[in-house]
Amino acid sequence: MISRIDLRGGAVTDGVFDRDLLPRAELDVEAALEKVRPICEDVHHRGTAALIDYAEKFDGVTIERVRVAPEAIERALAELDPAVRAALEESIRRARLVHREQRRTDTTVTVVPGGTVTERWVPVERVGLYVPGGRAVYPSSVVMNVVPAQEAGVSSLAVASPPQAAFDGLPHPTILAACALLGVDEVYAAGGAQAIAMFAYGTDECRPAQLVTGPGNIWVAAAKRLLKGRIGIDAEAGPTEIAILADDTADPAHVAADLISQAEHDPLAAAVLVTPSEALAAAVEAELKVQAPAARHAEERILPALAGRQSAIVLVDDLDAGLAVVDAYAAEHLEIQTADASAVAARVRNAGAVFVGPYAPVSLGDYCAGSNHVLPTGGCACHSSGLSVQSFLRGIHVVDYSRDALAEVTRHVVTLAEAEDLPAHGAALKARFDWKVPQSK
Ligand code: HSO
Ligand code: ZN
Repeated sequence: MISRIDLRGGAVTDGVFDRDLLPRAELDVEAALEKVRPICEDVHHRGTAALIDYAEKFDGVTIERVRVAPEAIERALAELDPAVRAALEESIRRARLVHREQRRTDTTVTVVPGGTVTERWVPVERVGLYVPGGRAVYPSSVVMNVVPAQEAGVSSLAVASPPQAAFDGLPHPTILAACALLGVDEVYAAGGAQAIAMFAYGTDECRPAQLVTGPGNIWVAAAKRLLKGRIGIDAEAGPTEIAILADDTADPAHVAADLISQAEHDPLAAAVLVTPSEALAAAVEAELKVQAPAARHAEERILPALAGRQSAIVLVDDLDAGLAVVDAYAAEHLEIQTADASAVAARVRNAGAVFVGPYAPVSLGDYCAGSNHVLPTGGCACHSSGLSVQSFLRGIHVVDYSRDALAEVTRHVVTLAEAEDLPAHGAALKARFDWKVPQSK
């Protein structure tokens, strides 16, 4: 089932990020672009009428309006299983604790007497959040997107999720209930590329948003790529990844369970164990053989994910080489299950999130650690972070100089402007001080 990759005997170069060291699943978003372009154009021009047509065509439902009525959202909350409600509330509570601390305060630097630069953090005014509704119905992702946006101070937040034939053309009721718990009352029954276009261009029902976040399938990723620039986006989420760096102190049953937990998402999900221990590698293989076929989603997702070229057990010479491998791979999720796990974790440079020791499995982070589960995939952890309050803020530099402070630096600005052959730049300063401005010929 899961393959082995042997990187022993000096195959690992320390400290160098090598995106191609381990294989990854590939999604051809470029190819999807041409398919989503006409859909986005159609939503741009026909608005709600186009969205209603696509609900019929792609979701097999007839709807009269795209905006979900408030009563439907309230009803979903009233009918929510009390245990699910309590769990979501705990998830929200913990996420708020963590994200509240991420808020930034404005900073003012006095560069020279009378000359200051302030960095003012301003939330994006309106955000559209996409929530998938096909294979994945993840109310937890509603929490992970909405909480940081709210803690950042975003004043207008709308959610879109595909209309479901099983629920009278409404989005999945658990999604609606999660929105209600979070105080989001603006929800649209729209899915795929058309939902992203709705947020980008707006319709008679939905005001355009400046930023669109949230996971989605390849059509959603393609629409985000197409409309990026007109709207801001978080990231194009790829298939999920778990890497585990472990030694003989790790429990093979737990390591196998954690690999399976993320393989459960998608046949393209990556589950990678990196270890210097032959004994652990063999024991985890044995555990996978027992645990994986017995799991509920074995056939459609877990077994293909483990057997895929993107998943592997990687043998390395020692933990230092293991660290170099996981750094080069830059996994979305990285578990450290070694002796002195905190010290090893402190040396990690590239990962979306790090889970330390035997009692911090990725599933904890998916739901209730307080951390965010929207994380960079596909090696993007070497340059990007997961979703946070920061994702919803812009830092505006406010420049405030007095006459004296400007006078003092004018000769440097004029010199640099001349060096770049942009004399009008320098003239804009000189004009303020009665310096000789060249006359027109
Ligand atoms: N592991 C997924 C998030 C998720 N897991 C949602 C369960 N529900 C990507 O980080
Ligand atoms: Zn997960």
